[in-house]
Amino acid sequence: MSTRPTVLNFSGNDTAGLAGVAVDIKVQHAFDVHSASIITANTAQNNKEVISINAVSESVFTDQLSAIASMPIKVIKVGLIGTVEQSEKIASFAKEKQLPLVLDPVIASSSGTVFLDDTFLSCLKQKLLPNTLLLTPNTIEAELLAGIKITTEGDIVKAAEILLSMGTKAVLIKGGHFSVDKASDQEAIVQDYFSDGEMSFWLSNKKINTSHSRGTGCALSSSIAASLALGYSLYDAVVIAKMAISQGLRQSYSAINTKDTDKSFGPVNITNFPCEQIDLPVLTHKPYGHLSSTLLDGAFPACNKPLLGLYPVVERADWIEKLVPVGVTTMQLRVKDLSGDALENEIAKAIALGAKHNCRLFINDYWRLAIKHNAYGVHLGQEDLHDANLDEIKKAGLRLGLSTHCHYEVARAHAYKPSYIACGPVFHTTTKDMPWVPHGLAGLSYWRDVLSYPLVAIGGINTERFGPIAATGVDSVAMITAITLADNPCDVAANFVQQFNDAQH
Ligand code: 3NM
Repeated sequence: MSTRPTVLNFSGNDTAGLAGVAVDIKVQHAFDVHSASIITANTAQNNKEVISINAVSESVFTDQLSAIASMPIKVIKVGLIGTVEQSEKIASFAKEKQLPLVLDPVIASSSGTVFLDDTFLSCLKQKLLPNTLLLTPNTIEAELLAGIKITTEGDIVKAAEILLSMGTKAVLIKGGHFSVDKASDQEAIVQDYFSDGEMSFWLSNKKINTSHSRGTGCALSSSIAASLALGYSLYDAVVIAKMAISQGLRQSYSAINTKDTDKSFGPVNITNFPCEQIDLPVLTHKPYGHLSSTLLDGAFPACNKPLLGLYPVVERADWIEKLVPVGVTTMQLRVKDLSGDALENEIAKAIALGAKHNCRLFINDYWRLAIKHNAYGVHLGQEDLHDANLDEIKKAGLRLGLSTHCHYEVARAHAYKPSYIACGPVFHTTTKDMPWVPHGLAGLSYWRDVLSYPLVAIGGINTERFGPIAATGVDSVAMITAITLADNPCDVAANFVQQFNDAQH
C-alpha cells in the first residue's frame, strides 16, 4: 500500500482555473503529495479582471476546518485569505497543531489588483506572520508588508530583514517583478532572495519569456509546502520549488486557442517532481551578477577522458604507486594529520607521482598548495567554499570537484560550473560525520538523471555495493575504507576497476 503526506491548503477558487486551489492541487499531485483544501473565497475572475472575491461565510469556513481536524496534515499552505477572522483562525489552527506554515501573501496580483485592505494587512502582520515558517511575497507584496520601496537588490535585503523582524521564521522574496537585465547578448536573470536571519542566499534562473505565467505564486508556495511534506529541509524546498517553477514555465500552455500572443493567456504547468538540470537555479550568497567575471565566464576545465572511474581517496602519496598498476587513473589526496613542511612535502610528492604515472590527482582542501605544485585538480567541500579563492584556482587552470549532499548544495555547486560534482553519502559511512540521510541507489539515480556534470558517487561504498552503484551510470565511484582498510587493497581496487569497466559496456 502506498501512502502520501498531506498538505492543507487555505486558498481561493479562481473561476478561470489559472491560480488558487486548482494550481495548489495540480502541483501537489505532481509531487505525489495529497492535498486537503479549505476554500477561503469563491472569486469571480478571469485573465483580465477580478470581478469579486466573495469570502465564504464564517460558518462555512469553520465547518471546513472541523471536517479536516482529524487528517494527518504535515504542512499548511496559505494563499488568498477572505476575511480578517479567517486569518485569525488560520493562525490559531497552525499554532495549536504546531504545523509548518508557508504563506503566500496574496495581497496584490500581477495585474495590480490589491486584495487586502489596511485592517487585513495589520492582522496578517500581527497574527499570521508570527506563526509562519516561510513567507513568499513578490516585490510588490514585500513593499506593502515591509513599508519600504524596493528598487535595488539592497532594498530586497532590507525588506527581508523587516519582514523577519515581524515574526516569520524565513522569507523568500520573489524577483519575478524585478529581473536583472544583462547586456543584450546575455539572457536576463530572475533572482529570488531567501533569508532566515542566519542563512541568506540568492537563487537565480534564466528568465523564461512566456505570456502563460499565471499562478506562479501559488505554484511556488505549493511546491515548497509539498517538498516540506516530503521531508526536505526548507533550504532544499525553496531550490526544488524554483526548479518546479522553471519547469512549469517551460511547459506552460495557452488556455485559449489563438495565434495572437497579446490575447493568449495560460498557467504554469508543473507535471512532475523537478528532475532536469535546465531548471536548476544557481545559488549564491551575493547576487549572481556580483560573482567575478572569471567565475561568470565559462566552466572549470573538463576532466580529460577516460571517465574518472574508480576514485580512491587516500591520506598518503605512497598509495599512488600501489594503485596505478591495477588500472586506477583518478585519486584524491586527503591529508588530515599533517601541517607545515610535512604537509607541503606530502602534497608535492603526490602531485609529482600523479603526473609521472598519468593519474589524475585531486588535492582535498589545500588549494593554495595544489596551485603552487600544479596539481591536476582541487576537491572542496561546501564548507571550504567560504574560504577558497575559486578565481585563483580557475585562473591557474586546475580542475575543481565539489562535494554535495542535497538540492541546496547542488544549486550552490552549479553556480561555479565545476569539473565534477560528488554526490554523497550514497550509504551510511563511519569515515566522516554526516548529518545527511544517505541517498541510497534511488537518490543517486535521481542525481544521475538530473545532472549533466560528471558525477562521482561517494560514501559507504564497499565490495557488495560497488556493482549496483556503477550500474547507475555515474562517471566515477569514490571510496576510502573499502580500499585503504582492505587486507589486499590492490586486489580490491583491480576488481572495482574491472566492475566499473564492465558497467560501461
Ligand atoms: N565524503 P568511505 S562521504 C570523504 O558524502 C567523504 O561527501 C563524503 O568514506 C560525502 O568510503 C565520505 O570509507 C567518506 O565511506 C567516504
